[in-house]
Amino acid sequence: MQVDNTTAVKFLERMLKIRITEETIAERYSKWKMRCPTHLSIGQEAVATGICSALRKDDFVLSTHRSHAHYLAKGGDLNKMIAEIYGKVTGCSSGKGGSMHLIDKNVGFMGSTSIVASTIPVAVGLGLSIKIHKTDQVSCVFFGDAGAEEGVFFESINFAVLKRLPVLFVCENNLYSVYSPLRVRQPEGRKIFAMVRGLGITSEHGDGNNVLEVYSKAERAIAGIRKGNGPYFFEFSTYRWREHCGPNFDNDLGYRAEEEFLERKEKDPLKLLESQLMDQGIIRRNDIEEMEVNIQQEIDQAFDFAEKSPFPDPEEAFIGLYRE
Ligand SMILES: Cc1ncc(C[n+]2csc(CCOP(=O)(O)OP(=O)(O)O)c2C)c(N)n1
Ligand SMILES: [Mg+2]
Repeated sequence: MQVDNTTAVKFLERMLKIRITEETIAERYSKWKMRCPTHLSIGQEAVATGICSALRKDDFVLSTHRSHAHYLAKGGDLNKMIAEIYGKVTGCSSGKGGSMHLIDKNVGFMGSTSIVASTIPVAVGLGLSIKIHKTDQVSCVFFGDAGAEEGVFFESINFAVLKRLPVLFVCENNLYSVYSPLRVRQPEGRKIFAMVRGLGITSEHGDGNNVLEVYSKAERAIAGIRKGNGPYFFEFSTYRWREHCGPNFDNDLGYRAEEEFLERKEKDPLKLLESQLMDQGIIRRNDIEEMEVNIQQEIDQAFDFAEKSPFPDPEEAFIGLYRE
């Protein structure tokens, strides 16, 4: 085990919280209380957990349309996240953003947006601000494999390399952009992490299902960034289990094979960590079940909080989001 037992158990707890939260969202989505489009990251919890556990609270994180895991892993408030998905005034974006537009400066979560790759330059801008203010913070941005196909992706990495900015780029390669597999979008055999080395950034690939691996790689990279070594790039292999947008499974659409889905689902990051911990006698099945019950209670309370919260005043529609 690359981390102490308590830390490893904490990782399990975080991943379970993300998984059960999203499963509860999926279960209740059809009740029409959550009206915003919702992209679930069930199956991708290990990358968010491993990276954010290696970051400090005052480090910055930016994310995409698929942002729940990143928000929760960075220490975001569950009540505020569910309330935001409900469009309530108590949400982290005051009910004006919904699932794809989470922001919570209290925990360094600087925003997520639905425009593919659009938060990458924002992370680089924050990296520049860190350099100007001479602190040892890190600016980290999560994006998908399709983010690496946007022009601004290359411009941003170039600038971060040129100015040696403290930016951590994290590409979660789940093989798909909506219904388009990588093979129809990028030349055969291309490795994103290898491609970006041409821009002069240090980069590495890792198993996005193995939270212990993600964490230990992240810890090393982040220590280097803090020392002033400049930006760092990760590509982690992962897989989204549910449909691109929404609570259902969509393998019946035919854009990916059921066999591929089942094979990838076998590599469940949660099951992997559970068996790593149980094999070493660090935790028992009963303890995990107890943990799940407690987490579900916390989630139920967050849904209650969201249900009971008011909607924002229509007068406030375009103001207030960024007010201190
Ligand atoms: C600039 C831009 N182009 C297209 C879209 C439509 N779109 C929304 S999500 C998405 C797929 C993104 O795939 P990826 O970045 O790999 O993230 P994933 O959904 O797999 O997590 C696309 C093309 C968009 N939102 N923004
Ligand atoms: Mg993708």
